Amino acid sequence: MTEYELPSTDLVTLTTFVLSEGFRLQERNLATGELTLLLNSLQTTCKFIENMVRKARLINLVGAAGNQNVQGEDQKKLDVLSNEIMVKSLVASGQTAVLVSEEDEQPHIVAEIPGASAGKYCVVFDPLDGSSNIDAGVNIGTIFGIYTVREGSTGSIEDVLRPGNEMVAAGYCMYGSSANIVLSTGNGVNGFTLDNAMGEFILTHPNIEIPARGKIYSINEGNSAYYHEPVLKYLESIKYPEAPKKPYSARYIGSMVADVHRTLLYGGIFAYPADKKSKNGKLRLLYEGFPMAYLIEQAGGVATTGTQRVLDVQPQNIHERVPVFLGSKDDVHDLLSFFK
Ligand code: AMP
Ligand code: P6P
Repeated sequence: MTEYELPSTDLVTLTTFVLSEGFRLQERNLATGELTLLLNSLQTTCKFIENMVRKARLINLVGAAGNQNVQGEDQKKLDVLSNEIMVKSLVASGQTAVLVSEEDEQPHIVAEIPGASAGKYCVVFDPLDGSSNIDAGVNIGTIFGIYTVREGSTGSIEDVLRPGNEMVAAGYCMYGSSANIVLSTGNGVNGFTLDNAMGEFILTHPNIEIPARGKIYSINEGNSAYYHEPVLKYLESIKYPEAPKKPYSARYIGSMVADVHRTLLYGGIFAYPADKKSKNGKLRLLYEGFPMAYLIEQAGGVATTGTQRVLDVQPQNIHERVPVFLGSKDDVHDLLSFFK
């Protein structure tokens, strides 16, 4: 008989994990259950997108949709579908007031949507990050961050033009060899793996803590010609270290969710710096920089723009970009020493 080792001693599903935390708080009158409903709606959305991604090639869902998004990037069919799924399900949850999507120029103000009932949460998200990899079957993912609306607000763009340090939760779902949800609600980071047969995400990575130092650096060195001096000097220090230190290994997938997930589990540093070509780098602040910085910090790591903590940046517009260096605290501190 083949041995089947349970993934964890107590076989906790994401649904149970979120419900029990919510129940614990509700018992103490510290919660109403609204965030629990929102998180479970997000979970269902990720399962739906995972199902689409898994069979995209088989149902001709890959390839260009024939139009461009607000970023001026060619939208893939899966981008469009994932965005529609996400917006519809978050509105239907009845728990959201404002939605910001990488794919939509304007925020969705739920109170202005006919027939929709608004809630108290604002969700900023990239429905399918890494879309340039979709056609090659490489890992892609959904990234989200959650704010509570400001006191007395029924939902406006001002509710999402706030630093990431005001978020109450953040997470991502990576669609790869397995589907993994990594989530934090402000008390550490937990990872869940989808058991397709059960249709449940199972707790497989409780209390993720990023190693203090890693051996991997993750950056698109094709942009080296444009890098500023501090970045070039840092890269030189880890590629040609003084003996007895060993050079770091390079790993770059070009899909933020996959590169950050590996950095979170193995340690090291991921970077998309500002350079002479792009003064704020490429990654978007609200729905890439903030959620990933939130998770990395909650796991004991560091996330900086090179001059300030990513989570402290005050957004000026919902699609602005931000330079990102994130990962193991010792590695990011080494990098920062070249910025001084
Ligand atoms: P609620 O009134 O249910 O929207 O929750 C109020 C606050 O309690 C949320 O903004 C969270 O900070 C926390 N909270 C509520 N439910 C949960 C949960 N299931 N897991 C973690 N934190 C929660
Ligand atoms: P480059 C994907 O398009 C993305 O937004 C992130 O997922 C990824 O980290 C980055 O762009 C890759 O950009 O310029 O290295 O291809």
